Amino acid sequence: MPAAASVWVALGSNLSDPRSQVERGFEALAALPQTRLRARSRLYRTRPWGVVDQPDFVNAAARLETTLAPRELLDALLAAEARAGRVRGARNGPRVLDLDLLLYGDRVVGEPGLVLPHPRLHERAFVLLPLADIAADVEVPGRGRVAELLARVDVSGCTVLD
Ligand code: PH2
Ligand code: MG
Ligand code: MG
Repeated sequence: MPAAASVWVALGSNLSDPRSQVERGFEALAALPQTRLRARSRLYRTRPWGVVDQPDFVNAAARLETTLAPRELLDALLAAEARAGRVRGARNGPRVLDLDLLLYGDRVVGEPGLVLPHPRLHERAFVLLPLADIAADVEVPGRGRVAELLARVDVSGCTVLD
């Protein structure tokens, strides 16, 4: 059995009671095979990025330890999205649950459908803000520490949910 890897996942939802979708997303992560949910960020309400004419999102981040390989984990995340009722629509459009693989240890991967680190994580406040709750000192390969990346983005559209 290989050593468990530390992995960070972004959660997002802006349909069908986004807050409970994200809570159920954490439960789905905790239930993945060969995987433990080790940390969860706070929940944030965030202004939509990309397609602006859609409801606000709830975003969060999680740290997992897993012995699933990156591709196995990605497939498990996509299956969990589908179980949550996600129907794939427009790029950057509204979604019931989005589970994005951000970092898999310090692995750098560029394969169809699987790019690590996540190619846009360093420019998105709605990813960096929750990620900094649980990974401020983590180095994003090729980009810098999470806290440094967060200092460079505009967080004005994001607020903590209590
Ligand atoms: N996800 C997108 C597109 N735009 N905007 C916010 N605020 N939060 C998201 O999670 C998000 C988005 C595509 O995955
Ligand atoms: Mg996604
Ligand atoms: Mg996404």
